[in-house]
Amino acid sequence: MTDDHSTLGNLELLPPGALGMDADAILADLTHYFCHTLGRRTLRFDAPFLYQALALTVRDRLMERWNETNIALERNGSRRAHYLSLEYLMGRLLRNALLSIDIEDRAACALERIGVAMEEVQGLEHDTGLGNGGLGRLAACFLDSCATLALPVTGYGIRYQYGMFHQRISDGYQVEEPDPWLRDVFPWEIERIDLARTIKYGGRTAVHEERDGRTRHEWVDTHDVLAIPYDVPIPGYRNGVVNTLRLWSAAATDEFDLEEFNAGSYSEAVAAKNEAENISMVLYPNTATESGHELRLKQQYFLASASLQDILADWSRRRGGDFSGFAADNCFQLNDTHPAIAVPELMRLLMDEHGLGWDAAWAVTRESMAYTNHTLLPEALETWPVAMFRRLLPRVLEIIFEINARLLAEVSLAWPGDNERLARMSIIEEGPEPLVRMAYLAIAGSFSVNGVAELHSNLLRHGLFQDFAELWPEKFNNKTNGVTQRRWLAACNPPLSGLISERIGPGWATELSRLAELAEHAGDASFQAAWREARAANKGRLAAGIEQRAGVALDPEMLFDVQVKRIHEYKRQLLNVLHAIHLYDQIRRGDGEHRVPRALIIGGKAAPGYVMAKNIIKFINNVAGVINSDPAMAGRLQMVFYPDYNVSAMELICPAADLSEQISTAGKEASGTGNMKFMMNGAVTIGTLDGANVEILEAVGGENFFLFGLNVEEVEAARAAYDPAAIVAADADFERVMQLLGSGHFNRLEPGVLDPIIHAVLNPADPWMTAADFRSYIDAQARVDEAFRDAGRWTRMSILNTAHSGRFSSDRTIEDYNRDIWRLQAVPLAGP
Ligand code: 26V
Repeated sequence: MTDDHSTLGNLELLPPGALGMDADAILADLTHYFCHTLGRRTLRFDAPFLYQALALTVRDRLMERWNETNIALERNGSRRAHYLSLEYLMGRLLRNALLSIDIEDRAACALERIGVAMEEVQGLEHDTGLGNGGLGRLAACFLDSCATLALPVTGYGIRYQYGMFHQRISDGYQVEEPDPWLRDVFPWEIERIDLARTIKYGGRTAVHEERDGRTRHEWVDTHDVLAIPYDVPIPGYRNGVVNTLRLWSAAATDEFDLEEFNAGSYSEAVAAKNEAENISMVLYPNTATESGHELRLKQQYFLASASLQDILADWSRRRGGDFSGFAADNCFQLNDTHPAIAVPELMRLLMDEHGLGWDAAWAVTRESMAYTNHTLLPEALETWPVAMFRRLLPRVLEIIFEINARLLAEVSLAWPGDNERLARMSIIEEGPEPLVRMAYLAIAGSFSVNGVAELHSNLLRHGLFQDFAELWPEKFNNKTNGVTQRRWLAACNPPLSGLISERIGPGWATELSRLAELAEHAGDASFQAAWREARAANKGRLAAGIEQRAGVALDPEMLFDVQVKRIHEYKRQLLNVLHAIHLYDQIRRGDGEHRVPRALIIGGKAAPGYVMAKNIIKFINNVAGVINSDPAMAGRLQMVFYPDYNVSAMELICPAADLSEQISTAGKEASGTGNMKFMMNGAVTIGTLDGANVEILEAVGGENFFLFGLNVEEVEAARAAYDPAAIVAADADFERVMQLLGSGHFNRLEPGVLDPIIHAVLNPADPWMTAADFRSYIDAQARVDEAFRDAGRWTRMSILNTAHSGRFSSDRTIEDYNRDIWRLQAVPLAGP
């Protein structure tokens, strides 16, 4: 045996293809795991363990390919990319794995022999919810695309003990419950204790003069924490590739401190262990109220330091101590500023641990780091108190100061005497409590800075990061988001994907632009009928799911009008509810004969500390309650709040939506990705000119998209003289809506609970300008009705939306990243 981590020396231990892929072999392994590993005997009582047994059976089959991939990487993969992200919203993994290695039918057959349905077993898996929303799900889609494109990309993240909270609705209010997802065993991960790293916190810095005259910085008296990696396989689609998602878990460096234990302080010894483990205990929700927490900064450093140490150690093992070629062979993609502390940490490791000088280390850093921005909201831009940094990461702070000094020198050179600009661009924001601006740190330390949709990237260049774009125009670029069609069409929508493949073949699963071939069938009556039938099946399935979860029986014949996403004021769920009240009012007054019957579905979680978002959930539930219990609404209008919205919920929801609500205030939604999932599945969008909506509209054409609202420039121009009360007064429909609201119609026994909502709509300083878009939105919704009433016209629109969604595959996005930023060679394998 060699001490080398590669599998090369042990190749013969795991010959590829050792495990059978037929139903017999699968059943044999399944029963082995069920009985011998999990210790179960009867299906009647132990059915939940079938999921685990099948997962282990499938994991074994991935393992062979995982080894093959790693061997191929050792042999020919030179340049690699490392995706650093605090969030990965993976959802369920079993089905994705089965489809990737193409054994779903045979596994189903194996289960059938013991009288169990595949769907039932798949239903036993809980979502892996290590993320908040779009940013985390994007990371998961990217991993899928990287593996499918055979690109050598590793994901690095944190193995939180508690992921995204579960949402329960009680009296219309959100109640948060913990997500102890590791409790029922996560069968996909492999612990790699052999690759554990030590992470330093606290202590102080010391400077030594070396014999050669160079100064050497040391970081001493630290409190150390162990980072233990757990690897999760990321299978490519039917290409034999299995990439890696490496998640770090925190542990005490010593199980417990023997000295303290002997001195009788058992509880203190255990407390130290708990404090270490706290670092990876829980995923932070993204709200302003949660920012500035010391533990969050510890998490960020934990991920950055562990991942960089891992990558540098692997480099040293393969290449020795020469880092001159490192940047040519390695690229780090920073998923927002959350892992941006990797910039000074890479500097620290290269200088303090590997002996490089500043210039050499800076060249390596600046040529290997790339930063993606995911939000323009100023309150979402991360800053950390300098004082906290000094206490927690003193050596890292020294390096940040030095990076800043050199940045400011460069700025002075470019704009001599422009002190305002210096203050604007400084990584340190001066004030009573000086702050580290993480976005500026990321920009200074990266060779690439990208936004996630054309509009968003332009707003970065000409707004938020304008000074930096003037200094380094070559760094700034756009990478429009995408989603993986394997999960978001093939897996989640069997009726429609079957129909599509029947018509144009199955190639779209790896080449989404092929969907364009559907366009020529958009007017074909028999294809339209089949399209409607597939979508009707999905709507029936969703209606059943909603009845089970929320107790509301939706009529699948109705127009399914859907808005699911995190609850945020800028996403304007409020506007949606104002429209619901308008419809309700119209129908009540007997003026709704011309309206198409609608079922409004809204879902999403509010960050636990975001009071207004929680008010909005209460508002939605109250309005839904009144609508659903009014006999006059029967057959005309229904409304439901979908509880505990997550990845699996979206898999059920997006194939069944007729109308996709993408109604954020223009300039606020960086991209959106739900908009792409809906479009791919044949929903038509009602939306503003925001984020990727702009590109969706461009792809599908104005006649297949319901556009409304102010654009970015108009929003900014309207702000100064914004007078919502006057807008309401000038619009009879809006007035009636506000009157109903003000009369307490939706909060009969709960006086005052909707006051914050009313104030928000009528607030002249409302940053989201909800009232400004009311009329335009209501009118666009009327156009939706008109189009939906003509089934032929609507089906054509639906088909064309799917047909033109090719650009929104994450395969295209990853090809863009690879062409412009990563520049990796694919490492193809033989395939299945
Ligand atoms: C938003 C907010 C808003 C309130 C204050 C605190 C806070 C903190 C963080 C965030 C958003 C974090 C970044 C994020 O998740 N961005 C989302 O990234 C998606 C993938 O690029 C993109 O599609 C969404 O438009 C964008 O919101």
